[in-house]
Amino acid sequence: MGQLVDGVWRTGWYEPDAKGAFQRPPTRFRNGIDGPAPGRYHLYVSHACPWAHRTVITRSLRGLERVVSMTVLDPRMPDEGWAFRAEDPDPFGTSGQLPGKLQDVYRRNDPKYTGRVTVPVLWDRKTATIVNNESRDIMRMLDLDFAPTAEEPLEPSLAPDELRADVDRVLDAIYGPINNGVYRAGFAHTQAAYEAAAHELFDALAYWDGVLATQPYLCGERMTEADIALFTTLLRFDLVYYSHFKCNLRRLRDHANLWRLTRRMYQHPGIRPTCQLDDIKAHYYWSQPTVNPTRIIPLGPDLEPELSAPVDG
Ligand SMILES: N[C@@H](CCC(=O)N[C@@H](CS)C(=O)NCC(=O)O)C(=O)O
Repeated sequence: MGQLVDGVWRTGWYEPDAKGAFQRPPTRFRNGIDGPAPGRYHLYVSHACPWAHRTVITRSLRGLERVVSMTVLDPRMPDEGWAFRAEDPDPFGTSGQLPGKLQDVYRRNDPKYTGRVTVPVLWDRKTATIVNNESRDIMRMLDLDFAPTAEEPLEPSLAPDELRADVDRVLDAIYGPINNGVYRAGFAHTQAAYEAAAHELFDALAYWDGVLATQPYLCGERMTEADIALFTTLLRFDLVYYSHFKCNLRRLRDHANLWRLTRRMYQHPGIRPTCQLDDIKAHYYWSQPTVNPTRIIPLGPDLEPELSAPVDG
């Protein structure tokens, strides 16, 4: 873990605020695409990362696998940040330096870049620049801007006009207490910061579990970006966050309606292949030695059979 400063790598953990709370640095690249040309744009992702997973699911559901190419990084993130796997090297890297590191991609965009080196990254082959590294923006671009070039989408728009305001409202509402909340609990540096984050998280889970008692998805009858954004956190909950991030007041499986949503989405033919449970566990337990200094990856829980069990209703 670390970041680039004037293009030079500096190893280091996130700096907490004065009260010991985790602060997520603001996203640096928020541009849009210059038309949905097939083959022009490329995604860098990790199957372990919940933010990147949002974009992988959207790409799959919206029929963009041959329109937007993709490289999957190694789930184990060493001190120098995300690294490419030998079998899937950086397609635009310099031959001598392959398979390469994600910091090389950020430096290729700006040799003097200062900031964190995160996934997902949407890369523009034509201009050799980073378009955007914010999962929420990339989900929306994949859903709407690339739609004219999609091939046999498995789902219609995940932020249709009539639901868009509601989708944005739910995305805003779940981000602080849930998506970022698990990190605020896990990366807290003080007891008070941890407890505040954990209480907020479980209050929010209870609230959305209640919403799902009367409707199948967060915005009503159909799956939207909001469900995808929540799903990628929920999938990691009992697997990692419950123990590694100390989010253990209740298990996700104790929230009947959230658990049903998780299983329903996990079993979707366009989502199931994007869920790599072993990568998820390996990433968190191995890559965050401040939280888990031995880097031992626990054997359990064996969630796959429960995730795959038939969903009633
Ligand atoms: N706001 C970003 C957050 C992305 C993010 O924090 N990704 C994590 C992986 S789960 C990362 O790459 N962390 C490396 C680091 O911060 O050094 C988004 O939603 O896309």
